Amino acid sequence: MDEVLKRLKSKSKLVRKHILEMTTKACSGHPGGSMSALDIIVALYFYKMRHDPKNPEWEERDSFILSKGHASPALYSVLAECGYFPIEKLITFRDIDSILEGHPCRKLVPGVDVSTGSLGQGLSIGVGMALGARIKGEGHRIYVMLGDGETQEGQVWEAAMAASHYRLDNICAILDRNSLQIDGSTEEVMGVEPIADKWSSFGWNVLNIDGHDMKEVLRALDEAEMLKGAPTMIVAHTTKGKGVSFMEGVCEFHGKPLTKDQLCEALKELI
Ligand SMILES: Cc1ncc(C[n+]2csc(CCOP(=O)(O)OP(=O)(O)O)c2C)c(N)n1
Repeated sequence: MDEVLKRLKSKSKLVRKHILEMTTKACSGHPGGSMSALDIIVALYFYKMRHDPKNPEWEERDSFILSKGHASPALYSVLAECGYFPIEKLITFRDIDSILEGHPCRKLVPGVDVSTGSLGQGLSIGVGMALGARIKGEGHRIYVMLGDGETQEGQVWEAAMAASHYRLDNICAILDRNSLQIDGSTEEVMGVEPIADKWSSFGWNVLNIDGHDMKEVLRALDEAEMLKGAPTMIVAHTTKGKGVSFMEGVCEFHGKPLTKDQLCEALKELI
């Protein structure tokens, strides 16, 4: 297990660098929420999910939906590191003719199962996919990552209700609980607490973890797979901008990349 953890942690560090380089080169994008989400995305693709980068449309694959689609730099970096497309493509992020648009597009990017970006919709799509898999007797699992600000969207709660009504234990949602949204703290803009109780009251199993502690992340993903009869929500307590001291918890880096000088400073911290 120590070897696995070591490998995942070093992958996370690499992905953090990709995120910062690609957003700075593009002069746009969302580094903060990509950095909070990425340890979990790394754990999903390099530890938990059944998938095959050589065959992105493999019918038995597990699926991941990045409902907070603006964190695309994290997803693209992980997909590239898995081998879905060349790592050199990352630097074309947000170029006019690039496959790597600001928000993930299923038609363009190998490995992206669902196009996202309009917040609030990913869990509903995941519920449909999970229900479809159950009806067809397929064993694959659906993972959906939501932002905490995103849960202010009413559609999220319709999906939450449906998932527990149908006892969809083949779906696991992960809440990137970084406590910040586009222009302030979630609790100032539109309080979401008590968030774990809300999901429990909607009939979900709820696991609370530190979303940057790889050991806890892996344990929660394993536990979620064992829990039967209801969907599982992993509330992952995270930090926006995690990994770079001057970005951590700073709202400004939600949708603003680092300058070239800041990038140099940041990369020194990620050696
Ligand atoms: C329906 C919709 N409304 C508004 C936006 C613009 N928007 C992009 S990111 C964001 C904030 C999301 O906050 P949160 O879900 O907490 O994301 P995180 O802080 O984890 O990046 C908003 C409002 C959007 N993408 N979709």
